[in-house]
Amino acid sequence: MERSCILVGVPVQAGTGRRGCDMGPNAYRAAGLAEALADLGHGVVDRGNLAVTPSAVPAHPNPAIRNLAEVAAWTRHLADIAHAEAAEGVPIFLGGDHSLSAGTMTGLARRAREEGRELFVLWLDAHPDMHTLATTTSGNLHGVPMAYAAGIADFAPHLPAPPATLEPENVCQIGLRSVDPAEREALRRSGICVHDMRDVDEIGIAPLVRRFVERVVAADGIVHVSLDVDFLDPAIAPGVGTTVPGGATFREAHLAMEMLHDSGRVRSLDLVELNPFLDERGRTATLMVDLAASLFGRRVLDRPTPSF
Ligand code: 5AB
Ligand code: MN
Ligand code: MN
Ligand code: MN
Repeated sequence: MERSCILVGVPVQAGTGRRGCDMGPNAYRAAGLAEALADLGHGVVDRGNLAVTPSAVPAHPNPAIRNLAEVAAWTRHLADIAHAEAAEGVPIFLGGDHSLSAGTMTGLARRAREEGRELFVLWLDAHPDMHTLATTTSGNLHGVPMAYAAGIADFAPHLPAPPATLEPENVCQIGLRSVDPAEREALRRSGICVHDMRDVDEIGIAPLVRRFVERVVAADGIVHVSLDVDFLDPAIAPGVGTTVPGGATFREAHLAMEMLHDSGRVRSLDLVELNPFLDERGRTATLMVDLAASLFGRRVLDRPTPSF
């Protein structure tokens, strides 16, 4: 039997400098995410919204860092939740800011390792989120989850030790167009596969996604997709705190989702950084729901895509 989609609301906004991301999970519900997935024939379970109670963590010498205790609590809790839900179905984490992916990706990595599967991550974002606690200058911890999950730097004892980390070679980032100097250096050393918007312009999104899927298939791996709203061009997705011009178009984003669906390898999804307070009449929430629908099988014609 096919696995059900499990909606997990993660109303965290401690990782950003702006308020409003905590309304994200309910905006996805209002935009009809559960109904869209059910219409495609999937079972859907909604676990409601999670909550955490932060406890004190050792202070970090970087004075810019904000809300460390709260992000630490979310990271610990989400690693457990992601690990558990990945055994039950296809978890879809409704953010909330991108700091949540520190928890989800490390919990999913632990589950995959226990099942003897290789976990791949497709990271769709304007930013690599490769800061460490030492290098972040904004202090906003939605800028660190990839470094944390890839085991790039030692975040303990300030953030919990990751239960498992990703293989950097199994991570592919697409859509980059805002990379801080320290992140550029960290990316270069990491071995993570990175594609900036120039690659999307020059090569096209289809060959980039195809090459990623080929690597997954060659390793008989499974895929986690982490979709940051700011991957999309702000003209079509204004409901986010960190808009960067020159993002993915409506069709580029849908095509990536459609190709990922056809791979049959996607096992989990983060929908992050939606800020309904900044949205225009729900259009960004609706677009994100439509992209999730493409990822889970919505197509224009009822036939397999022909190959040429
Ligand atoms: B997002 C920036 N690199 O560290 C920083 O939206 C932006 O989850 C981080 O990708 C953006 O504050 C984090 C300038
Ligand atoms: Mn991000
Ligand atoms: Mn981003
Ligand atoms: Mn953002």
